[in-house]
Amino acid sequence: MVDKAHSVDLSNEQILKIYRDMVTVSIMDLIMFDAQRQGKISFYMVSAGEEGIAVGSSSALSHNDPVFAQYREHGVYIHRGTSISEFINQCFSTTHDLGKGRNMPVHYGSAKQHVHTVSSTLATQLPQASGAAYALKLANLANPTDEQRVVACYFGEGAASEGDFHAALNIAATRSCPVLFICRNNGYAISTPTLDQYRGDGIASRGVGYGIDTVRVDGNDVFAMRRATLEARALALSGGGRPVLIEAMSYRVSHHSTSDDSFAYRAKVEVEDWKRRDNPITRLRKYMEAREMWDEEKEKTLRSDLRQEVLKAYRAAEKEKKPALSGVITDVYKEMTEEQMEQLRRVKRLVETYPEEYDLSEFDGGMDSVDEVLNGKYQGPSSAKVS
Ligand SMILES: Cc1ncc(C[n+]2csc(CCOP(=O)(O)OP(=O)(O)O)c2C)c(N)n1
Repeated sequence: MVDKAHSVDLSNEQILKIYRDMVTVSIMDLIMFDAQRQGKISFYMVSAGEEGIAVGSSSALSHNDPVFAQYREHGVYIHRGTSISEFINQCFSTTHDLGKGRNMPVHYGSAKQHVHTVSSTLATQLPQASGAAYALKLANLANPTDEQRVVACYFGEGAASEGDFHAALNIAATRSCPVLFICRNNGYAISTPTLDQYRGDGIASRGVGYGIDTVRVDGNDVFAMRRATLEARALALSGGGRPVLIEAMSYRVSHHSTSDDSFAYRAKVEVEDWKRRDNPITRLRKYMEAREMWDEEKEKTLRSDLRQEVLKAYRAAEKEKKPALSGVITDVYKEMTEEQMEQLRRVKRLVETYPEEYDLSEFDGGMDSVDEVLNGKYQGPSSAKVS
């Protein structure tokens, strides 16, 4: 049913950007999932079916609002201006990886985009987000003429079973912190369906329990997602700051990750039904077609162009070197400790004892980077090369 009470507040150009970003993520996901299957990267997670949540909410945030993501929010980064190449370099752990090859693929972070680095440990981002929002609250109050910012924190309904979720909501509520808790309720936490995750009224009822303004929204409707986030953001900045919880309903169309086979615990027909009945990209496409701003020809061109763009970034990243091996200890503490130096000496010994097991030619500088540190010639960190 079409709700005619609310009109879309975007120009055709802005709608097209949202559509383009959602399709970019879905094409990049397909190619990178296959890259893992071909042994090119170690791991991947797609956001199929949930592109509307990430892109819709992101379109309502200020670029300067800090983001704490879980791991299925590539749409936020792309919408903020992360290039396909930047994201793919992270997945390949190249010298252009802003995270210096220290994290798993899709565990992205970027200071420039105000995106805190993803951590695998579920729900840790939630109390961090509340803390960051408390700092923002003080900054907003101290500098009322500066841009007033909120924190956006994304997580799944499975992560909301962690103690950290409860601690984060309560501290944000009692300290009145301007934070948007954006829950992607996609029906599954790996193999655990929501029926086994909770018996209450989803995640939204928990917000109410903590005295937090809460809204449940159709996460597959990108405009609803945008509107809910716009209004939540305004509310979060009102009265000196307060948290808002958004529960975005969706469905995890793909396997949890490349390490999962979801047909071991759910029927194929369930997934196919969702794909056919309710997909955020298809819904937006139909809207654009109805407004006569989109057609089959434009769709074909967009998809073909994006595919080429992703493949170009993929092929370039594939050829790049991995960051210097010495990077496992450099630029961690201000000064390198004796324990770190001893570890590096052991790494060198190990690699030299089993040269057939460790091919250093794919690492920037090979063994020279290790020798440089061990000989006291290391000059300090050089940042990743992507601007
Ligand atoms: C503390 C912790 N426990 C367990 C895991 C293993 N784990 C990784 S993802 C995941 C499911 C999370 O589901 P949800 O939060 O609903 O997000 P979704 O994957 O559905 O997007 C689990 C259990 C983990 N990474 N960290």
